Amino acid sequence: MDLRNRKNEFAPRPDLKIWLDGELVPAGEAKISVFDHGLLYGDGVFEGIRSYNGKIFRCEQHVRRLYDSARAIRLVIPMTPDEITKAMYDTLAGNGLAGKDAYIRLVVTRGVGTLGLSILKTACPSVFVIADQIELYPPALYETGMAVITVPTMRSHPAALSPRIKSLNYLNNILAKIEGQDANAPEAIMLNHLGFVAECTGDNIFVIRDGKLQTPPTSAGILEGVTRDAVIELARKRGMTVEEKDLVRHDLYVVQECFLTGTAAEVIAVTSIDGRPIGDGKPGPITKQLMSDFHALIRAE
Ligand code: PXG
Repeated sequence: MDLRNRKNEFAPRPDLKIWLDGELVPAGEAKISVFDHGLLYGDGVFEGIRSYNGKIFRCEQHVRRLYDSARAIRLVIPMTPDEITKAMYDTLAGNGLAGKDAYIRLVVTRGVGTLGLSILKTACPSVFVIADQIELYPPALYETGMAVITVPTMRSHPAALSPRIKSLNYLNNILAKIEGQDANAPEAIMLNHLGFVAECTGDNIFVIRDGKLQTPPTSAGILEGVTRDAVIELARKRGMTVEEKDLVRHDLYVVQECFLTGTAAEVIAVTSIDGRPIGDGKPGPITKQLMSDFHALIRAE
């Protein structure tokens, strides 16, 4: 097989400009070395961010989480938070996305090093920014809600690789995603090592029981989602009670409503879990209210 000349329908648009270590380069020229530890070991950190009307949503929170993730893995980002922010806006502008809605992938890799794990044998972390469109779930799913399942792959143990670190090593989530997709579920719920609900592969989870919002706490081993935070604020503004509490699978099965939050998904209703309908099997009123509040928020901020 001619490996070098295969057609890849998922290849990036050649006119896309990537911000790579200080300059905007065409996608075809935006290359990272095969010696980069980000590739060799998943050694690096990233953020998935949205811009609405050209403004980066909760920019400071995303940049802060990036630096926190980097600090946790002893990666020194060779830029200031302001420089990172400017690089993201420059990438939007360079791709004709100023003033528009877009999706930003911000990545810091450990950089080129020797063929060993040691971070002492790497010297130059690389930073790149991709700005493009991202697919939400199909629009119909936002009307009907979606069916999700819990999967056997458990969320990584916080003492092994903390889910609070948004690292380039996403295999834990990818394995769970495969299990979901094999069962025709677009998203999968992962439990932690204690059997408590943690989060989905790329989304946080909320349930509504007796009018109260419940969501797993940080201690359950989750990524502290920026969208999760925004939704908690919106709910409290409406006077709702939000409890961060450990939940088991049974708790999920008996709730009136359930929804997921994430940068890619925004807010989306879940209408069945492991084949059990949630509430009456349609997106619930509180979920719909929070979806609408979230849409208002992203246009207002
Ligand atoms: N949990 C995990 C494990 C995530 O990866 C979230 C929760 C939600 O966090 P935010 O801050 O986005 O509200 C994430 C975020 C994708 C994709 O393509 C996934 C994320 C981000 C960007 C894209 O599925 N995950």
